[in-house]
Amino acid sequence: MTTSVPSSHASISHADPFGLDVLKDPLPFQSDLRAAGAVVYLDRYEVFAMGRYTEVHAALTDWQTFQSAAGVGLSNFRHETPWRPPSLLLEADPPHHDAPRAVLTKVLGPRALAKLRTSWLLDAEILVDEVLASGTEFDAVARLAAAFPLRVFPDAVGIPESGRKNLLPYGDHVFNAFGPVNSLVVKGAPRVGELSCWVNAQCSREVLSDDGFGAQIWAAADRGDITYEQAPLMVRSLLSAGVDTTVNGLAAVLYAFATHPLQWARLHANPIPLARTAFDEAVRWESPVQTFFRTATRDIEVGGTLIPDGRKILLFLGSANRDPRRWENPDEFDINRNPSGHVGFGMGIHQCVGQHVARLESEALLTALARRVKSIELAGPAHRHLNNTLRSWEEIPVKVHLR
Ligand code: OVV
Repeated sequence: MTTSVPSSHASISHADPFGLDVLKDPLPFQSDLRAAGAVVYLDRYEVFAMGRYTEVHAALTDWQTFQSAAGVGLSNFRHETPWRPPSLLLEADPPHHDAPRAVLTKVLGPRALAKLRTSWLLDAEILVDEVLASGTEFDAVARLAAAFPLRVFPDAVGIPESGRKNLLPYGDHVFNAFGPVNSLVVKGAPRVGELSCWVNAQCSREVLSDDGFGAQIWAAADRGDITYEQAPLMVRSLLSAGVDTTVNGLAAVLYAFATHPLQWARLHANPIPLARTAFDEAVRWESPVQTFFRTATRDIEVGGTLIPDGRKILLFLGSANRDPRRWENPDEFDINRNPSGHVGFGMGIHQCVGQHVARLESEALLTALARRVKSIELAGPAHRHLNNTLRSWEEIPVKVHLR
């Protein structure tokens, strides 16, 4: 797979991490990547890549050297116009990043979520009741992993009912667009205008309810914590990053349990506190967000390889989360391990600001399921949905046995 570049001492890989075959099963590629070195040059895209935990973690933490402001996708905002106005959070660095980040940290923080907790636990019970009342064989993606976030999150943001079916396709495109313009991006392109138009319309103050996350973002503008120009773009961040991620995080944990009966037995016996660890272990194991790019702000040497100023670096969160240098039996889904330190939510100043929302959704759904379901197994082959950034599912047929 690799040869060496004498000038920068980087191994070269001709592989395509965004090829459909690799996206379908990225583990062999990631294992080759880690074996090839701390830093590997992907000549097909003329970018550097890191797949080992230590270096991925270090790069995520060093935002001064590995900037986000030039874009966290393959496209470099210094040379190419982004497909939409950049995110004020994801695609910004300090000092610009600070105020939007502080506002969302508060809006999505543990205190704010404590207010939603009771109703989300109840919503999960109701959803699980509905699903189980209709039978014990069903698609865990459509009926649970997608249904639950779509039931609670748009209401929490405060957007109207109409058009919510646009949320998943919009997010699918956002996450495809971090990669190269391959067949996945081309397939999504015809709807981008229409979907963006709908999403942007949901960000204005007039359409948002007066008590949701969206309203709280606008209230932060009233206080002068952010500007009125920033508010709608921050609502857009919630709608971009808050749906497909949690849907695939929940799909990941449901697939993990459907294929690991002993782990479900443990959860079933002890849902609190295991439901919360189980979700983080699933985020480590599956890494719903597989990759993000950074851009070098100076010449930097990593593991004997020179990364020149201005070059893109592809960080493999999913590979770092399966690095045997960091994790014992990394390919095992084990809810008794301590998954903390995983980089599935990123690390450092850009670490997922919505992670408490994701964890609460998962805790609600898993505890509701664990209360009624004694065992869960696959009822047929599960099918992936391919995305340039997300490790995603199309369908996970399951059969459950009630207690
Ligand atoms: C983490 C993330 C993913 C996608 C979009 C955004 C953030 C955003 O801020 O728009």
